[in-house]
Amino acid sequence: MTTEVKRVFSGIQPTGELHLGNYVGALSNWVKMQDEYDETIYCVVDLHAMTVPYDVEEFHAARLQTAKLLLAVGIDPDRSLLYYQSQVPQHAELAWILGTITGIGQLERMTQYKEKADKAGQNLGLFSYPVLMAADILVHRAHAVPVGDDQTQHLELTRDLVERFNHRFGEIFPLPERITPEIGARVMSLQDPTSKMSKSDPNPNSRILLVDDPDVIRKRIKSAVTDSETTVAYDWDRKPGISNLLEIFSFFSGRKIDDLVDEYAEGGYGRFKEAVAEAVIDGLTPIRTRYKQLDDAEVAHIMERGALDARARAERSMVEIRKAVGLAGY
Ligand code: ATP
Ligand code: LTN
Repeated sequence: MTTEVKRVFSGIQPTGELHLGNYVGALSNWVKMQDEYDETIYCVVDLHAMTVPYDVEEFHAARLQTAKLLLAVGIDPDRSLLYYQSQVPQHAELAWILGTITGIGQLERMTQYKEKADKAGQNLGLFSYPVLMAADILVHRAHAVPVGDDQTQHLELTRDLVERFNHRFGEIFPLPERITPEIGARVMSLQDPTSKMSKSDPNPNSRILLVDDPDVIRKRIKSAVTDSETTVAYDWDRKPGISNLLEIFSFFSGRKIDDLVDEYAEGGYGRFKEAVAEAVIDGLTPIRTRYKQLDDAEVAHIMERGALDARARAERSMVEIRKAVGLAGY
């Protein structure tokens, strides 16, 4: 069932507001790939977000807010399919089928599961989270998956399931490729540059949100943890804080890291941080402006339309998949 059409799929959880790491590591590629691939399909993965404890009302609002942010960063509903995962039940159906060929040991090795289970407690949904993620990708028979570096292990599991499924039931799925940016695939916390910038970090100073005001951005970058030296250099072992800021600077300015190091090496950290902050502000201002202009009812309508289309496409795949595994007809 391989086809010539090159398809992209990716998903994002509606857990709180999106941050700079999400944008640099994943969303900027989502936007770019709209020009480079035949079809781009993007999903707010609300079923995944239910695997950790949540407040029902906040969760419901966060779904819409996430959809709105995706439109604000440049996902174009006329070119990309955008919808909520829970509105397309074929995702969950395929997850069940894939679960029957997934080894328990494989899931036990997932580092994200171990980390989240330590914090949020174990549950079956959290344990089988990577299987649902594989189903998201495979129900659309996607070829490319733009994600940050932290999703590498999950993508490997997906590829493994493709090989196992195709071997057992016939060539149904293409082998999906992980797409990460060269610079910024793992943006680190501004307060602890040895751990990744994350929505779930309790310290808000650790991250910059896509909708933060310029003053907040300046303050957060100014207070970013660096080191006790004074020279700006790109060296992740000795200077992780500065190296992280250099990557962010390079992403938003479009300039090479070497070039930035040449210019800022000796001017002190204060001057360097000011320049980083201004580059980030320039990059995020259009997103914040668009976000404010978007109308909730219009966004809800876009999501409804997306779900209709996505359901039809996913169902076409499922017809083939059910046939392959022996579930077609009566
Ligand atoms: P949390 O930060 O709470 O662990 P998350 O932001 O990783 O959640 P998602 O919102 O689902 O979870 O992530 C959306 C996308 O952003 C994924 O492709 C993920 O790899 C990417 N991403 C998340 N954090 C970073 C980061 N610090 N640097 C680069 N990419 C990131
Ligand atoms: N696991 C991802 C979110 C996610 C996803 C997907 C990404 C769910 N399904 C399918 C790409 C493709 C995360 O936590 N960032």
